[in-house]
Amino acid sequence: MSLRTVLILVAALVATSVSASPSARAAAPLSFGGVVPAPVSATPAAGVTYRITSATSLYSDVPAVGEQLARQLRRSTGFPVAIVAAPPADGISLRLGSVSGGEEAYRLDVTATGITVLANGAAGLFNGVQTLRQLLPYAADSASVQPGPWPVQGGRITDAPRYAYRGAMLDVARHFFPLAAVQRYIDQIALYKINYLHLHLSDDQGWRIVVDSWPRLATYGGSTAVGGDPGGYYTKAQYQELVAYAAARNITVVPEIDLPGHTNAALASYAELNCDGVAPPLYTGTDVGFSSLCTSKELTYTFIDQVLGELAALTPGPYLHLGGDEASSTKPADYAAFMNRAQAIAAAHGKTVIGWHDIVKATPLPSTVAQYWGTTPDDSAVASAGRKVIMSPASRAYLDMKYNRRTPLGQDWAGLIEVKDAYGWNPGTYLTGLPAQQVLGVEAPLWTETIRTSADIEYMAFPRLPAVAELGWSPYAKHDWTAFKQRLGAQGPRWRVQGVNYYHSGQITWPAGS
Ligand code: TNX
Repeated sequence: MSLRTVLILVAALVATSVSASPSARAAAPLSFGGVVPAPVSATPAAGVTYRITSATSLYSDVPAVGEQLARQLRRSTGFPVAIVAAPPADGISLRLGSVSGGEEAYRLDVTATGITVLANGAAGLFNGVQTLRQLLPYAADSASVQPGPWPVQGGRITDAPRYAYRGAMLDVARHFFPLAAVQRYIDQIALYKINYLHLHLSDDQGWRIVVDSWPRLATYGGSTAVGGDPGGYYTKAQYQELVAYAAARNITVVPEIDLPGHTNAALASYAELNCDGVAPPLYTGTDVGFSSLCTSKELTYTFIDQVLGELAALTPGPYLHLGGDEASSTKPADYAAFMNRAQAIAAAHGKTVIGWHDIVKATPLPSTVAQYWGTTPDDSAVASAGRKVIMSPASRAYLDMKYNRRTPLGQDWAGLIEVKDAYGWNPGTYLTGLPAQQVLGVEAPLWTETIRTSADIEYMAFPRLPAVAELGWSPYAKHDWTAFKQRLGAQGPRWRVQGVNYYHSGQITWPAGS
């Protein structure tokens, strides 16, 4: 082989490895098709590209949303991305104006000279920015300066959600997750336009929020977790910090105090809450259905009035979740009477009740929302209750179910849930006999009996959470597994640069760099 041939071969090898490197692939704009959840309509403009450069500046009618975007772009591009006082001739403009589709709707236009997001309010602008992030090379989501370039495919996206409620639940009771871990999860789910974070704040294994009138709930009831792992609780200031952090990302916190079962941590903290006046020991196992508040004691209602009152005062969002599931140690008649009083107490504190769907065995208030967690599409009591329903069928939407038999974390009582199963259902028609207009939305709950770290959360939530997010956001006419697989795969490199410990499902073709 001549020296010349060797040189040509080396050059060819270098060229191949360069074209496969993340920065080289990032040079081609990502197509409009890459966005999760799929937008209502996306029309690329052939041959049109906008490039973020050192000359790009940013204007926003809602300063906080503009600053968030500018901060991220500065971190990854290293450009100044100056905030300017009027829409720039070359740059990004986040504008308020009339678009159809409500508070969360937006329109995104990318031309050769700039990017404009138009929305009716801050929520829509935030959503438009999440879409823009996915149109940018994934390195734009990096925490450190990357080489670029930063092209964005030209065209127009118009978008609005299918459902008003698109939730994720984190069980911070079975295992406690410090503020930083919850904030990390908020950042990750906000990219997929999740707009509610349901926090399961109390259970048999731990009570996670300070209640001033019952201080031992947190200090004693919060001291344990499953398997003897460290406990913990949020101070009121921390909880409020979390609520504000979420709100800045268009996410409303829904706090849950699970009643009247799942209450061992409370019963252990205060002997007087028990019918026999004897406090049980703290509990670190994973059984369910063994504990109940004493429904015949008046003190029980003083207790929930004070607990719910303090929590309502800390919670700007409209909902209080009262649990109500698996109360198998409470007699059916006692359960119904108790849940009816608990609903009235929550309503007196100005909140709308959400309950696990078991609440239809009581008399749900007209405003009460039932969260369906069954494993089959058949539950006539829920379907005919005439109430709004959040769809979280355990066999589809439960993020704590294993993907397959080899998944090291999670449970399998509701089945094994691969990505295709998590995606392959329609929240509007799933529950037999439920009128479509009663579906308020979807939620993907993550129970944490086996989940202990952020890496564990991420492994179970990604990539299934984005699948449920798309079911909640995108029109069902866009539902298409083959196209979704591609769009989901395109998230892999983004998760990698963000350090998200996602599950590399064999059902997805992950691009190089994932
Ligand atoms: C059932 S689903 C529960 C939770 C468990 C979960 C584990 C529901 C409303 N209750 O208490 O953590 O299964 O998958």
